Amino acid sequence: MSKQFYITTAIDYANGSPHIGHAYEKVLTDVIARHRRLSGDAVYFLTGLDEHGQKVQMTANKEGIAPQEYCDAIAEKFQGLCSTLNISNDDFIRTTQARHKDVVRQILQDLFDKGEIYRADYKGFYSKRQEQFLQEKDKVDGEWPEIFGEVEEFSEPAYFFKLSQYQDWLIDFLKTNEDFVFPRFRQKQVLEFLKEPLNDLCISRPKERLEWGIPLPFDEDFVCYVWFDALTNYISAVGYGQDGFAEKWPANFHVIGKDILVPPHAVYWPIMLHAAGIPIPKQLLVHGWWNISGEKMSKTLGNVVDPIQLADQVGPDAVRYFFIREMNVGQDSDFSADLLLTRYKTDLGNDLGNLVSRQLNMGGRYADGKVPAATIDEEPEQELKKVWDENTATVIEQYEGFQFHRGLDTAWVCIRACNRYLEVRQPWKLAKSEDATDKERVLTSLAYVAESLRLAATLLTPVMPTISAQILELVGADSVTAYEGNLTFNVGTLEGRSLGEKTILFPRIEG
Ligand code: ME8
Repeated sequence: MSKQFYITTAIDYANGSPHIGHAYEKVLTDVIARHRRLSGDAVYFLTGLDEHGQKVQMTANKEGIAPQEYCDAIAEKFQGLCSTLNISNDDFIRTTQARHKDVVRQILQDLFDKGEIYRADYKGFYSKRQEQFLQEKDKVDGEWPEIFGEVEEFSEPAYFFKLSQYQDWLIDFLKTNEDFVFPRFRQKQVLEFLKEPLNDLCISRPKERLEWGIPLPFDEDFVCYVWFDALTNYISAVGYGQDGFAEKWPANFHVIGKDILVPPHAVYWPIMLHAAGIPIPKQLLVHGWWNISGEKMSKTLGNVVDPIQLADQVGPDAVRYFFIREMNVGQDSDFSADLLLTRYKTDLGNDLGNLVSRQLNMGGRYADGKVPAATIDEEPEQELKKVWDENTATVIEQYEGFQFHRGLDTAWVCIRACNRYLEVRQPWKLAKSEDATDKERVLTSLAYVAESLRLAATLLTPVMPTISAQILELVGADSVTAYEGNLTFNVGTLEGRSLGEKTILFPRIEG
């Protein structure tokens, strides 16, 4: 079997409910996955949940339940988010699953056997007041900041992964693979980080402090550091060490947020893989963050936005559209409920929804509910066709370059041109004329709008899969499984097909 196009999201921490940052990352990855499927790739799409660690253990303790029980409830929420937002993931990995734990232990044992992991004393600092472990770098001007209160130095046995010896290899790798991190300015940040010498990575936590983790196979008194555990999900989910692994690995894309590029994904992960003799993923796609009305989203500020609530309000496809339309992949963006409602009303309701209703209305009234033949080819028709001819390939190119926001903008140039075409033609007025050519113009305009909607829905399929499928059905088009053969404006494509009943795709929202 040939290599599949393997794409992943980060696995979300199980220490809270999903927020719009999680939702955005899944939608972005889903848009890429759907776009690649339509382009002909055999896509394999993974998402999942990161369930181990101190915070999860503490939250479960606070709630008086076992960590596993707590994680099961959170997993249900995240899986529910995927289904609400129509995420087409093929698998959902949970780091407490046996298939994952086995691979983490196998990799740890391999690295230990190869001498890549060694035991030594870990020297650290602890703030009793903050109940927090500290490092030298937390000092300000050589002193511990006041908030930490009394800081104790301590030393305890631990296991270290020999990260530092791979620093030159990694720099070299990044220099010869200039496109490893998208966007490029993020790759520069990685190289900047690598100007400072790397320390070896402490990959163990003593069990007396942290129980909720994967025990080290060579010393059961310790559990594995969460990042080492979490990163391994990308290979454990696709059967590392089993037949078929090479059909998926190396991954084509790890989609992640900017906060987890350096050091976990751009430093620890390539080095872990290289040291274990496993190929490096092809690319990291790093998105920016959603802020809320200019502020960082946080539980403390109480401004966390629930994506399920948004989907209940405007529908999942409108949430997907908003995320993709508003975020320039790689940059940060600002979320506001007003902006979401404005896009819903203008782009979706006025531009796209109205076009569909007009078509269905007029189709029923003037054409017996069928897409008529186009018999007129005058300036308005030529202009509309030209807009599609000039822009369809551009949308795809923009999608290819992860410029999805621009791709949607371009698609809307076409959708608005189609509305303008109707304003110029005014079929509702022409229909009252006795002139036979005017009747032909009415029917022709219906054929042009049907073909325009077919193209629009095809282009919007990765972003709004449900609405697009609905539009295709309403204009009598077949469902779309590939771009190929479906992206050329050809006014006769739908001739004779039945139009659907009048439908409001984006109902008015009060408030
Ligand atoms: O980092 N806007 O989990 P996580 C956009 N478990 N994206 C955001 C965001 C925001 N406001 N807030 C978070 C973890 N994200 C680890 C990952 S992967 C092997 C382990 C993104 O739940 C964040 O950048 O804190 C990350 O990519 C993802 O949500 C999960 O974050």
